[in-house]
Amino acid sequence: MFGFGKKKKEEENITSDYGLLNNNIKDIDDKSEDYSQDEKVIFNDSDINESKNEKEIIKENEEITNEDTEKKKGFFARLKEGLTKSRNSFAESFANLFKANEIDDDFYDELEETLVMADLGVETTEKIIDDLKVKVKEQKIKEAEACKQLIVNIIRDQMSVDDTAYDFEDKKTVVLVIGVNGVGKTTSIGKLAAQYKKRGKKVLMAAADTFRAAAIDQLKTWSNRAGVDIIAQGEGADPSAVVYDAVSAAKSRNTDILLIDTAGRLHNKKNLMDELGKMRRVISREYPEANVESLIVLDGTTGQNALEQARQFSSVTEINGIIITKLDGTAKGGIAIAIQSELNVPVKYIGIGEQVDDLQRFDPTNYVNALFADFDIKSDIEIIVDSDIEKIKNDDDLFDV
Ligand SMILES: Nc1nc2c(ncn2[C@@H]2O[C@H](COP(=O)(O)OP(=O)(O)OP(=O)(O)O)[C@@H](O)[C@H]2O)c(=O)[nH]1
Ligand SMILES: [Mg+2]
Repeated sequence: MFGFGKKKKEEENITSDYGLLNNNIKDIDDKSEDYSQDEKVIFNDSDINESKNEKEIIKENEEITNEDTEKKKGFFARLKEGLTKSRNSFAESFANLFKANEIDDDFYDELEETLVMADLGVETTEKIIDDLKVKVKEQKIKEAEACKQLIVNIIRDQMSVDDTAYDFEDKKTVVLVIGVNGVGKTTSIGKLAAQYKKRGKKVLMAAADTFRAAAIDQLKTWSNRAGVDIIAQGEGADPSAVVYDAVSAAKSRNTDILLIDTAGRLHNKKNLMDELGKMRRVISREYPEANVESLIVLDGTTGQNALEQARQFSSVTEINGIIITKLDGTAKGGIAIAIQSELNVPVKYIGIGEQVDDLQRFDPTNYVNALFADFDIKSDIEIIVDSDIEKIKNDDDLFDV
């Protein structure tokens, strides 16, 4: 059996010895086939909220909300800055498109080239152009200039995120974070854990990437930074056994969100996929009442490769959402549009750096604004929703007005 009560006692003792912010490690080396015998549990201070009264938590959450509003502005400006790296050429080609007066085959060819170059991919580009052609015909548009607005709107519509996309954050959820190596899985888990915890959620991490000891250590570092507990075993342990332990702990502790880090080795695709399947089976067998949210992390700088990775993973496992990282790098930005359009899976978070706050929910309107901000189309662009106007007005960095 899991023996949680006993461990909780041990945890309390260790906690009092080393202080709340230390990771407290308890190893049990029995590695039998029965996962329930196979534990290594690391406790942290995620229960800190339990000692606070409700008023304190509400006040703290209000402060966090204010802080988040401040950060959002910063995030938006930084997203724009990140996309600028790729936007120079995209901006130039996009602006040049409208120098043509007429909408003819050359115009459509150039538009196609511009969008493909911005990482939208052939399929999405074709969809956008087909859509544009229909609208041009319907609205009897003759001049290229009048297409700007239509193109921006079509692109934004490709990225719409369903209202229910983030419902999982308020349910008992196991978040399975998948993706090839180096894309930012562990880092994104760290950032999400910190943010969920700030919002008063009880969060737990599981180090199911047991391929390298360094991967476990990296997640431990993030667990310390985020102030949440982590369940781990040693290097080479069966990832499903780690998941079993983590699920048991999540149930016993009434955890809201359990974040599972997984390995991302490409050279071992079949094993990797089998491993994922096994982890999912353990979760559904041991924790049927939990919602499972499977998020794939993609490196935005890898362009069409990222799309291919998402395709491959989605062919073997269900994917509920996408995290695109490294949009502060050389990413061209179009990949966020292509992925949603081609796979019909929403981008839920985007990452623009290595700090805790550098990961946020994906907002299509903000994204399109960031991508197109310097295109001098603000006079005819009608895509800013009312609630965003104040926020955007205050962000000097957004439009040069
Ligand atoms: N600039 C930037 N770097 C990022 C971002 N997200 C992650 N990184 C960096 O990318 C590198 C890889 O991130 P990890 O989180 O270790 O990636 P992983 O997918 O867990 O990698 P494996 O465990 O090897 O499969 C680290 O140096 C991160 O700091 C981002 O949004 N922007
Ligand atoms: Mg990792």
